[in-house]
Amino acid sequence: VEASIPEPQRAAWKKYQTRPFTNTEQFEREVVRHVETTLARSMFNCDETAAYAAASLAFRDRLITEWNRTQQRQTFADGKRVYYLSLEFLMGRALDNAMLNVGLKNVAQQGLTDLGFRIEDVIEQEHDAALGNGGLGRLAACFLDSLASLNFAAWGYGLRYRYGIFKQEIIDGYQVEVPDYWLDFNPWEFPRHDIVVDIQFYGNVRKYQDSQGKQISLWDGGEIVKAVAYDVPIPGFETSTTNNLRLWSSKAASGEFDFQKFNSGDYESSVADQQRAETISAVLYPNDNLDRGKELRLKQQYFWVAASLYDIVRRFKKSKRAWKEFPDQVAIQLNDTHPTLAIVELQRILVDLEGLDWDEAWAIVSNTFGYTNHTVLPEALEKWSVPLFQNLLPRHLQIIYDINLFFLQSVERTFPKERDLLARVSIIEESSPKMIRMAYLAIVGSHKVNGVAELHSDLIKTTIFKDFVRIFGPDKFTNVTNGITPRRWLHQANPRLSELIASKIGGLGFLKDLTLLSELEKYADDKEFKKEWQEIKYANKVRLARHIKSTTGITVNPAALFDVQVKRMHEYKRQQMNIFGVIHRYLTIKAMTPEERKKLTPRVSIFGGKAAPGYWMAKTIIHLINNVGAVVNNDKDVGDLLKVVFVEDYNVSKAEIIIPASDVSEHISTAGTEASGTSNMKFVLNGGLIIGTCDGANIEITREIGESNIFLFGNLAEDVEDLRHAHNYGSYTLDPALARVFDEIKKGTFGDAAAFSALTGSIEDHGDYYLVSDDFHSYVQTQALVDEAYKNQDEWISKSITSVARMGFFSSDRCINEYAESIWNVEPQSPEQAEAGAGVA
Ligand code: H53
Repeated sequence: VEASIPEPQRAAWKKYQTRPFTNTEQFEREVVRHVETTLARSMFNCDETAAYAAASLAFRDRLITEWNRTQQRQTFADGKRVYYLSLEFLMGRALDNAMLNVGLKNVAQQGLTDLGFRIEDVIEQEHDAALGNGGLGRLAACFLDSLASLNFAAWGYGLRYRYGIFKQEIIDGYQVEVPDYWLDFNPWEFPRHDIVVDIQFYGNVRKYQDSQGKQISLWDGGEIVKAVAYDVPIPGFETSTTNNLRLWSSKAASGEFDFQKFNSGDYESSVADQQRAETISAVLYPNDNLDRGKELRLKQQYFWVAASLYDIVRRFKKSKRAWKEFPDQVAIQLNDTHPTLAIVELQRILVDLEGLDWDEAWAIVSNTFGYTNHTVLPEALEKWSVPLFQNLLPRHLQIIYDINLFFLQSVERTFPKERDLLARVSIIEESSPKMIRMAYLAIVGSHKVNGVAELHSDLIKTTIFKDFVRIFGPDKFTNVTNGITPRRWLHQANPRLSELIASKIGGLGFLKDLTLLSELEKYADDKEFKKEWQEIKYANKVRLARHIKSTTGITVNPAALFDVQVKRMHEYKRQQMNIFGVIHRYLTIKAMTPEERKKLTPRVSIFGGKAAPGYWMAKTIIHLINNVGAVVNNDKDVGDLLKVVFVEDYNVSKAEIIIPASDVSEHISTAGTEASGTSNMKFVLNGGLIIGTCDGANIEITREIGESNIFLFGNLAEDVEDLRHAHNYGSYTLDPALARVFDEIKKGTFGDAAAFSALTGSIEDHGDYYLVSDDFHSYVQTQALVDEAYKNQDEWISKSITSVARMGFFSSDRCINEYAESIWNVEPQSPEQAEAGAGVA
C-alpha cells in the first residue's frame, strides 16, 4: 500500500503522524486544546458539560487514530470479515468504556482532577446512546465489544435513529413517553458524507430478453432516498483493534429541498420530500418482542439492508475475487429476522445487477448468511403483508416467490405426498392478505440457524421450526448461549468489586478470560475477603439508595434486602406476579403482631422498565406497581419492612447503578417464553443471587453455579401446554393467596379498581395464559426461603462469591468465539502480528 507513495512524502506523513496521548500531561494538553479551540471556551466557562465534551474529543481522537490503523490492517490482510446486521445497538455511554478499554482511565482521572473536575461527574454528563429496546439490542452492543476485544475483523451495521428509545417519565403513576433526542452533541460518530448510497423504493419491474435470449428483470421508477454513513469507533479492551459500527441516516435524494417547487411558490411540498426521506431513520420502533407490520418499519429494514449490502459488496469487489469466493470473504449474521431482506437483496444484486445464474447466486447467498432467532413468542415473529411488499419492493417480492418455489419443489422431491408439509413450511402464508413469514425466509436463506440458550434452541427445533429440522437436517440448527461483556458489566459498573477480585486472583486477566474467575472459589469462606465483599455490596446499595432518594423522594434502608426486577415490561416476564407477591407480603405484614414483624427480613422491591407505548397491559402493570408503592411506602405499620420503588427510565447507565446493588433479582418468565435473558448473567456476575423459573439461560446458570446457589421455582416448560389446555377446557380455580390479593385490589386499596380489572381478568377469567396463578404458590414460598437465607449473611456471601467464581461461561467472548468457529468460520487477527507482516508503522 505504502509503496505507491513517494519516499519524501511518506517521510513527511510519518513525521507528523498523530501520536495518541499516553500520559496525564498529554491528556491535559488535549483537553485544554479542545476546550479552547473546538469548543471555543476557556478556563472561566468550562463547566462539566464542556469538560465531558473535551475529554470525549480527546479520547475520540485517540480512537480514530487506532480505527484508521485497524482498517488499513484489515484491508491489507484481506481476510474474511464478519458483518453483524442489527436494527438495534443499545450502546449506553461511550466515554467511560473508551477510557477503560484503552487502559487510560487513571490518566484521565488524574488529568481531570488537575483541571478541577471529578471524573464521575464528567462521565455522568453523557447521554446514553439508546438505539435499542432491550435484550436484543444490548446483546448486539456486547458482541461489538467482544469482536473488537478478540481482534476479529468485524463491522456492525445499523440505523442512525434521530430518536432512540423514548424517555420514560412516571406521572401520577402512569408511564408517559418523552422523545429522546440524543444527537445534540455526539462526539462518538463520524459523518461520512462521501459514503452515500441511493436506495430505491416503489416503482415497477420490467422484464425483457437480452441479446442472448436471457430473461432480465429491471426494477425502475419509484423513489430514491439517500443513505449517508455515520461511523462509530468500537475500541477493543487492551488491544489496539478498533472496529467500526456503521449507522445509516436517511436524506432526500434531491438535496435540501426541491428548488423548482420552491420557486414556483409551493413551499410546503418542496420540503415534504425531504421530510419524508428523513422520516425513515427518524425513530426507533419502541416494541420489544412484538411485531406491528407498519410500512415505515419495512422501509427502515430495506433502507438499512440495501445500504449495508451495497457497502459490503463494494468492499468485496475491490479485492477482484471471483463471486464464488464471496462466502469465504464475507459472513453476515442476521440479528433476528429484521434484516432478512438482506438475503433477497443479495440475490437481486447477483442475478439482476451482476448477471449470475440463479443457482450460482443462490449458492453464494445461502452460504453467506447465518440467522439468530431470539424468540418463540408468536406475536414477535415477523410477517409482512404481500400487498405491502408488492407496492414497496416489487422486485423483491418476485424473488421471494422464486425462492419459495424452488424451496417447495425441493421439499416435494424429498417428501412427496406430504401436501400439508408444503403448506406448513411455505414462506408465503395463504391467509388474506397473504403474508411473508420472515423467519422461514431467514432459515431457507441461511447456512446456520441458532437459538440463544440451550432450552430455547431445543424449543425452536421441536416447536416453531420442527418441519425445517426434518427438511434441512438437525446440523443446520445450533445453539449459542448468550453472553455479556465483563468489561462493561463488571469492571465498569462495579469497579471496586473488579479490583477486589483482581487483588486476589493475580490481576485483571479475568476481564479477557472470564473462566479465570474460578480462582475466586477458594475465598468463598475467607473471613477477611467476605467482609470486603459485603462492604462493596453495601456501598453499591448506598449509591442506589441515593439515586432512589434523589429521583423518587423515597427513603430506603440500604441494610434491607434489595429485590430487583428491571427489564422491559411484558406479561410473559411476569412483573405482575412480582407485584402481586408484594401485595401478598403487605397483607401478611398488616396481619402480623409487632413481635412477629420483628422477625421479618426488611425488603425493598425495586422495579424498572419501559412498556411499549401501545401495550396497555404492560402499562397497567406499571400503574399498579406505582399505586402499590404509594400505599405501602406511606403505611406506618409497615415502616422499613417493605418499600416499593419504581425507577423511572430504566436504561443502560441506570442498569450500571442498579445491577451491582442487588441482593436478589427476579427472572421469573413463564417457562419456555424467555429465549435467554442476559440481565440474569449480569446480576450474578455482580454477586447478586437470583430467583427464577426454569427458563432461558437460568437453566445454564443453575448448571454452572449449582442448584444450592439459586432460588428456582415454578412449572416446567414441558408442562405449560397441558396447563394452558386445562385452564381453557377444565375447571379453573385461582390460587387462594392470589385470590386474596385480587380481593384487595378490587376493594380499591390501590386506587380505582376498574383500572386493574383487565389485568386481574386476564388471569381469573381469560385463561391465565402466562400461568401466574399456577406458579404463585411456589413463588411466594420461594420468596420466604429467600427471606430466611438472607438472615444468614455468612452463608449468603459464600453463595455470592461461589456464584461469581462459576460465571466464566457467560462472557460474550466465549459466545463470539463459538459463532466464529461454528458459524462464521473466521479467525482473529492480532494487530501485532498483522503489523509485523504488513509493515504498517
Ligand atoms: O433477546 C435477548 C434474549 C431475550 C429476548 C430478547 C429479544 C428482544 O429483546 C427483542 C426481540 C426478540 O425477538 C427477542 O427476549 O430473552 O436474551 C437476546 O437474545
